[in-house]
Amino acid sequence: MITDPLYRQYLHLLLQGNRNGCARIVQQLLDQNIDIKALYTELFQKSLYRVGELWESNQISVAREHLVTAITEGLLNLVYPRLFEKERATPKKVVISCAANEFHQIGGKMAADIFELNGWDSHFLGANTPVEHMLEYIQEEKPDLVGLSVTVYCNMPALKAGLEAIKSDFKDLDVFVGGQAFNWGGRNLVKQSGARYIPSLDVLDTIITE
Ligand code: B12
Repeated sequence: MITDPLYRQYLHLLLQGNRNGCARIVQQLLDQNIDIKALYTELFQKSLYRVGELWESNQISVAREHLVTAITEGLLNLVYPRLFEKERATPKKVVISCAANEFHQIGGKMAADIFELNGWDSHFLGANTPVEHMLEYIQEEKPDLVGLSVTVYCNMPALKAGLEAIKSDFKDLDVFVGGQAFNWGGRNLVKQSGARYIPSLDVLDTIITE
């Protein structure tokens, strides 16, 4: 669990662009064997949501928001040793990608990491993957599951196109979707396509450990 004073200290350092200070806090938490889901949601996600509010209300510049994002993406790499510490026999494979035109990639990366922590081999394709290339990749890698991320609600049609294309080419493939766009709607669309909406990393963790 991350205390409020620690969160505030981290957010302050983050907004100042103090990578070193942020990295020290994250490393300390990792040394204390913090639960990765707590680190991701209570520190990284919480601070990024706050930065979104500050940016939206013109209290910080676009440049500072970009800085914060770049620092956070770097800090995610500190978690790598935890992700890959266990040997795997024959892991299940998951391909995770953002929908086409979706540039918010941190949430999808976190989801990929949760699979990895559960012994899966995760292939994270990042932002804005065109549908035809995603299909090609699925054909090549033959994953057990595909995860799609969508943050901006206006990318819902792109998600729909992606889901339909996956279901048409890979009828029996399990598909999970997640992301903030669903705060504004779209869950029915997911249901109709045969995919499953996953509201949080905790739910994801529970489902894949079942
Ligand atoms: C950083 C950022 C950017 C960066 C992203 C860079 C990057 N490398 O990712 C850049 C600069 C590209 C950007 C661009 C834009 N952004 Co922006 N951005 C943000 C910001 C500040 C943080 C995003 C983030 O990383 N959040 C933290 C992650 C961890 O949270 P998350 O995505 O919700 O993920 C969690 C869950 O949803 C879930 N999850 C997510 N995906 C998946 C997938 C699966 C399979 C599963 C199981 C779970 C899961 O698990 C995650 C962990 O809990 C947000 C603020 C916010 N509220 O998030 C605004 C925000 C999302 N952006 C916003 C906007 C408006 C834009 C732009 C339209 C701005 C513009 N005018 O150009 C563009 C759109 C670009 C596009 N086409 O995608 C708005 C969206 C509002 C809305 N109603 O849709 C927000 C909310 C800011 C705001 N308050 O207004 N942005």
